[in-house]
Amino acid sequence: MVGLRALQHGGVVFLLAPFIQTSIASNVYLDCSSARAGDGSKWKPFNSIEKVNEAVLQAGNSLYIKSGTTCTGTLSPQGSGTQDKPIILTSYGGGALPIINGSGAAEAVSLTNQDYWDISNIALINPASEIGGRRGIVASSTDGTTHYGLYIHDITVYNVAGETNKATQSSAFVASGGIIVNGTVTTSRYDDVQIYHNTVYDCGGGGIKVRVGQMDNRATGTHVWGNDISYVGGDGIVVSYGDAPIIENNLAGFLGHGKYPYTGGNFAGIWVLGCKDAVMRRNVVHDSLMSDVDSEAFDCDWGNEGTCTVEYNYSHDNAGGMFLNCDGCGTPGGATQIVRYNIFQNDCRMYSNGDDVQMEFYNNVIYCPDKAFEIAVPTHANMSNNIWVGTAGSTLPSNNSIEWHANIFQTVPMPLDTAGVEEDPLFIHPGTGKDSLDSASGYRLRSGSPALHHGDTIADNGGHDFWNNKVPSMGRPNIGAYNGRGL
Ligand SMILES: *[C@@H]1O[C@H](CO)[C@@H](O)[C@H](O)[C@H]1NC(C)=O
Ligand SMILES: *[C@@H]1O[C@H](CO)[C@@H](O)[C@H](O)[C@H]1NC(C)=O
Ligand SMILES: *[C@@H]1O[C@H](CO)[C@@H](O)[C@H](O)[C@H]1NC(C)=O
Ligand SMILES: *[C@@H]1O[C@H](CO)[C@@H](O)[C@H](O)[C@H]1NC(C)=O
Ligand SMILES: CC(=O)N[C@H]1CO[C@H](CO)[C@@H](O)[C@@H]1O
Repeated sequence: MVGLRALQHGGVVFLLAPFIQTSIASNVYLDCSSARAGDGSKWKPFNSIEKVNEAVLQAGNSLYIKSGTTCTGTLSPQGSGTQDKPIILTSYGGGALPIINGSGAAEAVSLTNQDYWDISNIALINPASEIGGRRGIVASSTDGTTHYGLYIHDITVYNVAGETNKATQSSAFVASGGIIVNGTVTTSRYDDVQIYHNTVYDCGGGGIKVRVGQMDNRATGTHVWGNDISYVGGDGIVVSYGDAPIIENNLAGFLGHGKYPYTGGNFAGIWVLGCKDAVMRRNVVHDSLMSDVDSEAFDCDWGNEGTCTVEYNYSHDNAGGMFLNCDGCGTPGGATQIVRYNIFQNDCRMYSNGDDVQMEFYNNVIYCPDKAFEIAVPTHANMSNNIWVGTAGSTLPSNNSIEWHANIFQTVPMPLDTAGVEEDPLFIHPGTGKDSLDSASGYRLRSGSPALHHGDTIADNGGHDFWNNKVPSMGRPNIGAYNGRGL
């Protein structure tokens, strides 16, 4: 902190002024409803964001914002924590989350080249009379080094007037959304980024966009989980340039809709770009609006290397369908795309751009009883142990290089030269999925199902199914996403 500093000592308060930067721990309090300017102490909190922005917090300090109050402006607190002693930004006093109103600035909260911040229990809004490149919170790494430790959790971000047109305002769109991490500048990186249990809605441009490094400088420890994203005018979650990032247990619904709806270009539900060994699992994506050509639930975009895995997810009613291979949409990375144990209800489309990848598409359920399939896969695709429920008039791709093994087809004709069966798979309650993972339980199998023990054995099969039943590496598994006994 700068300026006057109150040092409490055995109940007696000494005032030391002026005071140079020291390592004495000092928490900072902000109550924007207070009439007095204060000194940042609990008893005399600061009453403006400007005052807080002048303070340099130290490792182990906390920055507390009074519950139930609203502050206007951009909070750009200074200082870095350490792994053992992060700086904590949270609320105090109990009650409604305090609101930081960016009031049309670029963002409501920003951190630049800072380490180990733990941010929770605040609400961010950023309304404006006109949309533009705008976000709730941005954390950037720009100084060419690696920064560490960004934990953003249990915050609510809404009403952010971000850019909604990626076709005409691409860079502003990319920089718009609820929660943004920006490790864009050459050799700058952000390791150990964890974004979880946040609620994000009504944000132009999208929900959570995490860019942690570059293609030749991928960041480690990116983990995005348990977030609830809805009604954002673009991408649900995007992670770029991570080494083994994990995106799991998120809910992303009504994408493209909301207070700042999509107006042009493309977006998708949950996707990764330029990553190595990315995993997207146990997410739900639903009810996306159609964009120019995308709006799929999941996307392995360009520049991914190693494997790009989409597993144990459930999606329904996305206008662009279930999956996008976009390896050819930029610098190809050639990752093997593994899509397994997912349930896709009324998500009847796959789009493919880029043939440098191998696709392993197995043990999925694709349920489309009233909508035609529109399936394009990479040239080298292995489609095994899936259940396809379709319409009589629709077709599935057949090509010498696409392998079809042990799929079940209901109503939709099986592709030419395919080893599979046309039969009713006997799901227990198909078509009853709502907006949660739990609600997909109708895609388990009845006893007598032709899917039971009729799948092909798959090497490195992940070890368990959608419901956590074991899938042994030997013997014939079930077809579809359920490997338990018939019910
Ligand atoms: C946020 O700021 C905008 C613009 O200054 C204002 O119109 C709006 O009422 C504020 N909202 C809240 C909740 O303070
Ligand atoms: C990310 O950083 C780049 C380079 O500094 C900048 O051009 C861009 O606007 C930043 N985006 C955001 C969302 O801050
Ligand atoms: C098979 O794949 C090749 C290479 O992608 C493509 O040119 C051709 O049109 C495909 N044929 C069919 C029948 O889909
Ligand atoms: C495709 O998957 C089947 C298992 O269903 C396996 O036998 C086959 O070897 C795979 N093909 C390739 C090219 O990996
Ligand atoms: C693999 C996995 O974690 N699957 C989960 C999918 O969702 C169901 C329903 O919520 C869970 O029971 C599974 O554990």
